[in-house]
Amino acid sequence: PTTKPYAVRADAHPNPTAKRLLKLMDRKKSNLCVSIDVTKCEDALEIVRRVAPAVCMVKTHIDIMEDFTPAFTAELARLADEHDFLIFEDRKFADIGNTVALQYSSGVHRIAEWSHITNAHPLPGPGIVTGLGKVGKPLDRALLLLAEMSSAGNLAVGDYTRQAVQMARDAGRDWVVGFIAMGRVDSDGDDDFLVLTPGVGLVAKGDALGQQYRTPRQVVYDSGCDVIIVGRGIYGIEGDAAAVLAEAEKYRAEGWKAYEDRLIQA
Ligand code: UP6
Repeated sequence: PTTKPYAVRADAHPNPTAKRLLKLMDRKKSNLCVSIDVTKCEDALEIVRRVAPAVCMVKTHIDIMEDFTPAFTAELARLADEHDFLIFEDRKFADIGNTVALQYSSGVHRIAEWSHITNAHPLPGPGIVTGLGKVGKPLDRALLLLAEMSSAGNLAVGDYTRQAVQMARDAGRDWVVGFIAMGRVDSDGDDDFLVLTPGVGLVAKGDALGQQYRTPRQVVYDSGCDVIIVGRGIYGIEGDAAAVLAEAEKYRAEGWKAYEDRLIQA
């Protein structure tokens, strides 16, 4: 996958959401996902409006919103259509199949209704993938498995990571389209999974709580990942709307250059 253009990979992908993502990445020249980790709906929407032209995806943590109403996700969905990006709810499901199916479809947030992509920890075993699939597959949604994490001391390493990749292969790419990982965890096969990578920053090296940052170039060029996920490095900067968009644009340009260089080098 690292040697093929996103557009070529789009044509061959069996999952409609992954196909759409790869196509729009090519169209917008963006492999940037902005993570919106603020707790007020209006603040979140304001960030989305600022960065929309530069992103292929917006990532939410819907359970941190203090004033959530369904109007928030409706507006997010409208912005996604208007500005051509996908919505990724970073829910990190981690329970038995029956429970996650309810958490995905129901509750206050009804994640499956508005989130194109979500993710799960492989920890509970393949039932989590099947349970979420009962809800998400009929809606043409896509699932990512957390094969690795960016935080210091995390346990998703070695055999755990290998088994996460195997679980995705067993489930099929029509539902599990890829991974949250720090590098090309699927490199022992020629199946084309998406690798989305958090822990990306141009300035900070980490935070006080174990987060570890690498640059877009290290992530996309050196490690062969497909999408960079940036939160505080973009929405956390000082300045007005234009400054936030300029920062997002900086990450977009770096991520895209690293991708183009990766193709040339191959
Ligand atoms: N995230 C990580 N590391 C992981 C998985 N997920 O940082 O291994 C998520 C966090 C946060 C975002 O939950 O929403 O990615 C990173 O934000 P930051 O760029 O502000 O550190």
